[in-house]
Amino acid sequence: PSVTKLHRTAYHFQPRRNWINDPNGPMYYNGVYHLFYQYNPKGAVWGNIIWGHAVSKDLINWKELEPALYPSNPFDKYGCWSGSATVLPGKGPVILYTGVIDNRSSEVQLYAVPENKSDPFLRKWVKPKTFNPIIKAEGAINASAFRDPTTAWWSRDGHWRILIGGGRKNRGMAFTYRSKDFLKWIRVKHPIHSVASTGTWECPDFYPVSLKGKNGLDLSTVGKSVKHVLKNSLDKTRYEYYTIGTYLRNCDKYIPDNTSEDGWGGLRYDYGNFYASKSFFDPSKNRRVLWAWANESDSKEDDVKKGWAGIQSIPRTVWLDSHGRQLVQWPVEELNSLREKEVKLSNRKLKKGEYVKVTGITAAQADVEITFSFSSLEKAEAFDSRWVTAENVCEEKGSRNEGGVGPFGLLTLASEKMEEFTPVFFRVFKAPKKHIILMCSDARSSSLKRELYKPSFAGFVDIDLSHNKKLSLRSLIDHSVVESFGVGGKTNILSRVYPTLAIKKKAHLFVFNNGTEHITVENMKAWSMKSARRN
Ligand code: DQQ
Repeated sequence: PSVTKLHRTAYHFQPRRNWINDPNGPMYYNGVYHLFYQYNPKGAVWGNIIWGHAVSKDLINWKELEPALYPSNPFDKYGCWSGSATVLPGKGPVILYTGVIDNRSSEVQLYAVPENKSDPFLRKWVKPKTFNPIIKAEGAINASAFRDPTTAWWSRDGHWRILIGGGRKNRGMAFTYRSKDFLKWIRVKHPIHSVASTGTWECPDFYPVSLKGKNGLDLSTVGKSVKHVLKNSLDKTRYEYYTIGTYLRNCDKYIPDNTSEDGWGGLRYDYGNFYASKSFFDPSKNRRVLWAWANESDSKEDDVKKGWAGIQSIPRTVWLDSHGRQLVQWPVEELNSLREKEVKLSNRKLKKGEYVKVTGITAAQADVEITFSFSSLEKAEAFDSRWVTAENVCEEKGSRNEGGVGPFGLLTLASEKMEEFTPVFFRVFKAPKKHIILMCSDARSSSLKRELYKPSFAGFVDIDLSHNKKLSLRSLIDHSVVESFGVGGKTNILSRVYPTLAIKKKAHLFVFNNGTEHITVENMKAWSMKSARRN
């Protein structure tokens, strides 16, 4: 296969060619899902940013349309940057987005509406002259750190509200604006929340989650059984973090719970390559759906050769864990419609050093669900208190170093002789008062090619194994993506990898254990995945 096609995805969204980044304005309207995205129509590197547009009936099969927003006035002459859609009751959708007005990245916020609301795909969007730009950077606001308006929510005081990401010096913050008519917007004096030394906040997302069950909520939901989530994308490290907390409507403040850190070291949707995410409420299935951009991990030169760069994650349903301390995510159920040939394994013991090959499916384009069990935690290795981040542990211990309980898991995109493989695995450690469960997706051995970013992505899993000694894993393997969900979606890792040997029919899948404790594969189901339709 040509260099262009080799690592293209089959069921993760990407346009036919060129650069993409952030998902923008996701929404469900009149039976159709819309996905807009940051797009460079002129090449495979970031620049000339406009809004690409695709529509779908099921979030999996997409039809690419003409771009929805492109520079057309002095207020977005230098780019149409990220933003969100709000469906106004009885009036239809409105897009709020960031326009760049000069070559110093000075930003303003604009609105756009469908030219023809009865076009089922809402192909054409107009930016009315009156009131645009609806919001400018005034006062102490730093105009080059002032972007990415959220979807609006309605409050009983008769106002719509949105957040806009920003920063002052090194303090990251999100500003609230309110409006009665969606045209004239007033800034609430203080930010809804801010955290020192986190740098500029990009793409804030703010939404209610239910304390009971998995259903998603419309942004305007109020009530006692509701908590709020605030997520920010930190430009400084290109990682996102979120907190769960309380929204104090009367004073336009958000107070995070103290169950996890607010800032570096806080919770993440994904411990891999997952940025500028955005969620939306899907009223047709009462769920909240989350999208994110997964950047390439190869070089700019490679991207130019390939003619494309950037993909979207598989859309994920997101809800609050029953203990209320973190979110849980799972690929939307529609993805299962691509499952084709199925193979199974059950009750299979894995001794130390055992590798079992999973045959009969297309291992480069697959979906795997697996549950491991073991009878004791006795052999768990001691946790070294000098390890600060999960990535440190993953890097030091890896998948090949013998352990006590683990490493065990999947070897994805493996070449015949194991010159290349991307392991996704668990290791269990003993700390003074508890066990620590590590999940890794280690790209170091993913490719023989050198000029690649091959991180040892990892996260800890917040689960108590003392009563139930089981760990489950789901991996979506799609040529240059391994998107994994640990323990039902509590800890998730998306990796971008570029094998040179483990490609197409030459890619293999294994289940392995390199720990002294015997592991049982209680149950495994693996499927070949069909390619999604893209037009
Ligand atoms: N990408 C957009 C910005 C946003 C950033 C520009 C996040 O609006 O802050 O392409 O990736």
